[in-house]
This record gives sequence, structure tokens and C-alpha cells, in this order.
Amino acid sequence: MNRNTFTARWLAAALVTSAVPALAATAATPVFVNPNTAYLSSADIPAGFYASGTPTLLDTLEDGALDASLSGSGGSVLSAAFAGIRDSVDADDGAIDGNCGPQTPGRCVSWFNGNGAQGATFTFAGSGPLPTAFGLVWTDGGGGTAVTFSAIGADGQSLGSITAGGFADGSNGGTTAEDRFFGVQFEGGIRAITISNSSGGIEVDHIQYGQMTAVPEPGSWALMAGGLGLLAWRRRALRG
Ligand SMILES: [Ca+2]
Ligand SMILES: [Ca+2]
Ligand SMILES: [Ca+2]
Ligand SMILES: [Ca+2]
Repeated sequence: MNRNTFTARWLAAALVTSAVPALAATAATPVFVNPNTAYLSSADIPAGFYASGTPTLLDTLEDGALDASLSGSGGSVLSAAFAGIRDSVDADDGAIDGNCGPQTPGRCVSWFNGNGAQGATFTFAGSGPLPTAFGLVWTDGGGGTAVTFSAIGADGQSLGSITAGGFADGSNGGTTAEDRFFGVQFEGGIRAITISNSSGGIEVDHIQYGQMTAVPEPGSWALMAGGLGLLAWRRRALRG
């Protein structure tokens, strides 16, 4: 290795090293969360799902509408005015007490589709970068149901799916111990997520997205840009 090659390699290594501290672990291939524990409030978002620890958006639906940064298909918001069966995330009525349903007036809004096999799809419609972490909470479905959660990437490609089941409690009265978080992380960007049941209807809540890796601080970008400029200059110098 001659001196110039060594210098170029050192510069490249220094550049990579300078960028690393601002970034968390990455997922070059999609990573699906195993929905094996109950989700009773946003405190039950799996550790490490979002780089900052919190989502960019968490839509509890309690304002009666899906956030404008999302479009939803397959079902609709089941408002608090609906006197029938509703099944929201437990904490949405202000207390983690084993239920969140029509027994709490004015609270416990969810998303429902009577056609669980069609399921519910949520597509990012915001102006910023695509989410790299995207999820929701399954709150109700048929007792013997298999639940399938899938995702679509930036180019419309399938990012795969996960199927789980055995947690439905056979009640549609707003019980919450069965409720499960389904999510996917992918550093290439996630355009949409879909969840479906093998039978019966489906109900979901706490639709949410964010970033799985930290966005570099402005200072880090300046350092990286400066490093790239130096590397380009050095390469030109080597050719000259
Ligand atoms: Ca509750
Ligand atoms: Ca809710
Ligand atoms: Ca439930
Ligand atoms: Ca249930």
C-alpha cells in the first residue's frame, strides 16, 4: 500500500467513524415484531422500535379521525358516538383497567372492518420521508383467528409478512389483555401496512410510525459533507 492509498483509506475510515455515533442499529432487511405481549398503552411500544423511543405520529383515533398524514382503506373509524361494540387500546379511557369500549362515554375510538379477511390498510400520505418503523395495535377479532400483518416498501414491493394467533379472547366487549402490537422496521422505507384476520371482523387502534434510525444532527451532516469534500479533493489530487 503506497502512501496515497493509505491516506485515502484513512480518510474513508475516519469519515465512516464520524458518522456512526449518530446512528442506531439498522435493518437492511425488514424486521417484523413478534406480537407476543399485551399492548395496554403507548408504554408497551417495543423497546428500540423507534430510534428516539417515541413515534413521529401515534394516532389513538380519540379525536374521531385518522391523521391527515395517513390514508386508510378497509373499514373506517368507529366513533365514540357509536353505541355498539367498540374495542380501543386500554389506556385511551384514561385508566389501564382491563377494558376500553362503549361503557366509557365519549372515549375508546378504534378502526373497524366487518370484513376481517379484507383487513385494514394504512398508507403514509405525509410530506416527510417515508417511515422506517410502522405499526399498529390489533384490538379485536374472531376467537380462532390467525392474524396476518404485512408491509409494502417505497417502490411498491412486498416487504413480507408475519402471521400470529391464539390471543383472541372470544369477547368483543372491549377487553384488552389480548391486544397486540404489530410492527415492521425497514431502513429502505415503508409505504403501507396491512393487517387482516382469517375470519370474522377486525379492529385496530394506535396506528403509528416513526424512524428506526436517528436522523444525524446538523453538525454531523456538516462533518460528513466536509469529509466527503476532503475525500473528493484528495482523490483529484491523487489522479493529478
Ligand atoms: Ca381502560
Ligand atoms: Ca383509541
Ligand atoms: Ca381487545
Ligand atoms: Ca376480543
